[in-house]
Amino acid sequence: MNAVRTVLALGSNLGESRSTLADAVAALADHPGMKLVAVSPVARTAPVGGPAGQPDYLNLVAEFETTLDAHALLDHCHDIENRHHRTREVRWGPRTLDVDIITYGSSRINDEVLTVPHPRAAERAFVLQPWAWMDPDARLEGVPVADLAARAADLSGVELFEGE
Ligand code: A4P
Ligand code: MG
Repeated sequence: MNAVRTVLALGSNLGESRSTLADAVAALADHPGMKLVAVSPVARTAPVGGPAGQPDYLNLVAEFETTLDAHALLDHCHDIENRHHRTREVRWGPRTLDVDIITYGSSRINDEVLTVPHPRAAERAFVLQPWAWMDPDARLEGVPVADLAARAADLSGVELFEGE
């Protein structure tokens, strides 16, 4: 099978988020069907949706070449989430690790378990801004990601995370 470029978005707002994200990128890449191409800088982001008062997130995006099909890639993402003791209690609630598939080549998928491109990515600066930092020429469905980021309602809550 030919390798496909895929962009994944990672977020965490519980526990040691910075090391969780670094570990998760390494674990995603540690698979015979996955090759890491690029990782964005980390963003500190104000929570979008979910319960009031949840902590800020750290978010990043990473690009891979993969020989996994899209559903096998989703399973791999869930495996990595589960290793970080992800539980699903509240929609958009706080989480140790969320791994979403943003794009899978130019595929459009819409079934019971997977929607690609991710249906909310085009309006979320917590995904778009790190993606534009990583790849200033990136496009989502033909539209420059940097332009989408500039228009996103949550842009003011996104800043470069320099560590603390
Ligand atoms: N699923 C369908 N399509 C996809 C896809 N492209 N990638 C299904 C990943 N999963 C996909 O996801 C629920 C189900 O979506 C999965 O079982 C999978 O089959 P989930 O991870 O259990 O739940 P979730 O992440 O809480 O829901 P959802 O709707 O994916 O949430 P979002 O839209 O990803 O939002 N604010 C900041 N600042 N930073 C964040 O990272 N994240 C969210 C989650 C909300 N607010 C945030 C952040
Ligand atoms: Mg998710």
